[in-house]
Amino acid sequence: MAQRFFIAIRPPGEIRDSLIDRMEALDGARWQDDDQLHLTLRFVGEADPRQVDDLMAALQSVSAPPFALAIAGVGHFERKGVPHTLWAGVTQSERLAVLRNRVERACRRAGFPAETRKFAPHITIARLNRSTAPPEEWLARHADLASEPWPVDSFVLYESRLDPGGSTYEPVMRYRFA
Ligand code: 2AM
Repeated sequence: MAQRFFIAIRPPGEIRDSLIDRMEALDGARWQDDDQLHLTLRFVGEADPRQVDDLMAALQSVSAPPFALAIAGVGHFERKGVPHTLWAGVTQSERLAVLRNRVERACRRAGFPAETRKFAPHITIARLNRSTAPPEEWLARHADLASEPWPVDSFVLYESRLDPGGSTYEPVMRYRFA
């Protein structure tokens, strides 16, 4: 079976700890493990080994200026009016957009179809079951979430495995782009 991949920025330990600090008893929330915390630059989806080789070669040549990112606020995604994800946001960054565009171009060079969805940078911190308790109260209480900026000069190719207990994200390769 083909494996699934994505490309992401991995925040450092102290940033991940500050997100983990906001994980509290909330009906219907499945909080992400430390290993699962990342900001996706590009979801790649299924790829066979030859495609992964091409992708890795293309990612090797991505270069972009380094930048700083900081956590800024929280939010949620919903489908048909039902919330399914809680996330932490990051500060607006033109350089993040530049990096994302270069990663996108690398994916296309490797033969993957263009990403048509708008880039919405976020770090998922919880998946929500069809919860009886809407997350408004949690969102309001953590609206002030913020961190010191951290320097970003690398991204990671991850393999995503769907296990019965949820998704496992395995780092395959780290790329320094700056
Ligand atoms: P999410 O956290 O908002 O769900 C691995 O699944 C990573 O790729 C997650 O960060 C996920 O975003 C992201 N992703 C983007 N598009 C996806 C898709 N179509 N299917 C699964 N994950 C996707």
